[in-house]
Amino acid sequence: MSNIIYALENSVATITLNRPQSLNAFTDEMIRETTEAVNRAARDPAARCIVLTGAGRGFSSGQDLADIKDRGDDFSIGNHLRGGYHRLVKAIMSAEKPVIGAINGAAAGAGCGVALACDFRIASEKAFFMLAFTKIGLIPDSGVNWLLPRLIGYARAYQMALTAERVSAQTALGWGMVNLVAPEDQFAALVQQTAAQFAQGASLAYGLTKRAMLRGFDQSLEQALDYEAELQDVAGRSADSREGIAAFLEKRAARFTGR
Ligand code: T3D
Repeated sequence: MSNIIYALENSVATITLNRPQSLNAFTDEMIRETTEAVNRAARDPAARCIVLTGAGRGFSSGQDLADIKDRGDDFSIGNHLRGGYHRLVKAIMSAEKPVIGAINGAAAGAGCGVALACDFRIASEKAFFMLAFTKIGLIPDSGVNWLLPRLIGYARAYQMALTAERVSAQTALGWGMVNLVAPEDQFAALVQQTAAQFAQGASLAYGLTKRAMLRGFDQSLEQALDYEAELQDVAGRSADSREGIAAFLEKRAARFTGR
């Protein structure tokens, strides 16, 4: 993997986008490597939380624009999206464990889409989000049209697309686009502390909750109630559930194993 760094430590898999010279712009190879890394972490029971972040001063500036300048007239961006970014977004959203987007800097274009696909965003105070697409005559992609209005409502989402202006970490926090914001010098510690907390939690329940909530977007209330009852049967029979109840009754901290 030449465009990303993968590290597994203390049950946390950290994937670092590593093309800092272009603020981690995505080439085809980097999209593929990132997708493979997310799938690897999703499959690995030793990884109970995934952190996705960027090296240098950017999270990701989206599609590498230098990489696309030689595309011919018959090039299909649609097929490029289907074979690349769609797989990455779906890998993140179908990973049944919490994925933290550690937004260290600019998250623009598809980089913003990838950030939005994460479950929990922690932004450095110097980070910003930008739907850069319309600046180059494109529409938002990489799941942005589905994800962003659900997070912040249509009015603000469309505003971001219309203006393509930078939305600061603080504004994003107020809009509900990020969960936490930290000053730059406290950012890494906050990401590490949050990831450790999630990695020691009831991982099976976290995964099933993600599945139920995301599925709920496409379900009626009746279907959602049925589905959560089905998943609660699974969670209710887990070792973590037994341990959680025992720990409560014995007035001690629970020791979850993720099973
Ligand atoms: O085709 C398909 O597959 C469809 C998919 C489309 C998905 C998309 O992502 S479309 C949107 C693509 N992204 C953009 O349009 C954003 C372009 N970048 C920017 O607007 C700015 O770089 C930022 C606002 C993100 C940050 O600005 P700033 O001033 O902090 O940094 P900078 O000086 O512009 O960039 C630093 C370097 O990174 C610079 O290189 P240099 O001059 O130091 O050699 C710049 O050219 C390079 N860079 C930044 N973004 C990209 C990039 N190089 C290639 N591709 C980029 N996207």
